[in-house]
Amino acid sequence: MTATSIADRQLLESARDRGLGAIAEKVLARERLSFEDGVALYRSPAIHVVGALANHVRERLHGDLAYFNVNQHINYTNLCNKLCRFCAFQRLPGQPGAYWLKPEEAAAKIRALAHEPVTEVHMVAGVWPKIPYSYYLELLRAVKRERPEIHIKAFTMVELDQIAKVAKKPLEAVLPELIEAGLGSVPGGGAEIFSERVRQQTYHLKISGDEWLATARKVHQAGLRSNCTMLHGHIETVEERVEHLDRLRKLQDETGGFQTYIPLSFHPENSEMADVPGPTALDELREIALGRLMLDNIAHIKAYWILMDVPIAQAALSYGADDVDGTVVEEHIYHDAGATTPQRVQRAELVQWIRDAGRVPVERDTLYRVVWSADPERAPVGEAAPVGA
Ligand code: V47
Repeated sequence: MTATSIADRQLLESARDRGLGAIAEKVLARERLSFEDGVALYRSPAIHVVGALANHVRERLHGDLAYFNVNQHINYTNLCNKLCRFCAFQRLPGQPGAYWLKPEEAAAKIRALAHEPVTEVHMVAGVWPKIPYSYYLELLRAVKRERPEIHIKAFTMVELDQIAKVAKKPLEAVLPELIEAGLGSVPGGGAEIFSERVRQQTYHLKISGDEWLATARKVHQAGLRSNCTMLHGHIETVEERVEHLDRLRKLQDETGGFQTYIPLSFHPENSEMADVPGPTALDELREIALGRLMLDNIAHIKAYWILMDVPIAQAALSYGADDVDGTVVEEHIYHDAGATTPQRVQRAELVQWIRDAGRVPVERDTLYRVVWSADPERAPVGEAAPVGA
């Protein structure tokens, strides 16, 4: 038993009172939680005890620090042939609102923010087989020409699978060419829920969970870091969520390539699944907590404010999250699905939101090097973000 401090003993007591004593003991002893533990944490009515356990791990790893970055999103096309039932962003050619940006148009969006301290561009889009391989290389080069120091985090595992198909080469051969053109890391999208049952019912044209994980493995083997996600709050079961987290954890044991896990809350509006209510605020907080507790080998948990709403993202900083994403600028995927958050925020506002949540803001770059710090002693500028044991 490792509950040495008064706070640890209190945490253990309240967990025991709510039937979570054995799990709390494991958390305090830094032991890995099992599949059954994950199910019990999802099913427990004691959401705030679950949150307190996750917060314990969050503070052990990151203390009071909370990360953000100054970033920009470019969704380069909404043309997509995957027809996912949860998605409100996709269009077919000729449909109202369909678009596909030329590389120069993407570069113009980068130029428009040249006066702002943007360190990252996050570029993802639909999957459209008529887009030639040369386009993806040109897109990366055009962005880099415009702002050479910017970090390009681009192309989900689903897009990378398509890029390799259109390049008619194995992904192992394509990745070095994308890196040479400017790709710096890979975002976490497109994983949805790995469950084959859910995939058959809602996104059967998309790559399977096995394929998503195999692609992530290749990305990590090519030396790129990536993020990972889980789309929750639609038709998935608790067991399917725990299985998803377990599969991410297993790949991370193997490659160590995931930097950050982001639970994505389903937004039903304007999608074919508009009748599904989507997650509540408490569901979102629990999802953050489960991510922190189950993914013991992934350093960061992100509360993506754009889709959670600012007050919930602020609360999430005490339920396991240590990151809130960034300033964003021009987000389409969630706003097409009814998100009512602003499409961008000023850096100073983001800093204030974090302070108001009782945390210490630290600006990071995509690879978690400290850009600016409200606590330069604990998180010195220019160094890697500190991660506790
Ligand atoms: O892949 C699409 C999801 C993802 C909806 O890596 C939806 O830092 C909810 O992955 N409701 C794209 N979710 C966004 C994404 C992401 C976001 C922020 C940061 C990072 C990162 C990655 O959004 C898609 C899909 O899983 N999605 N439609 C919807 N209606």
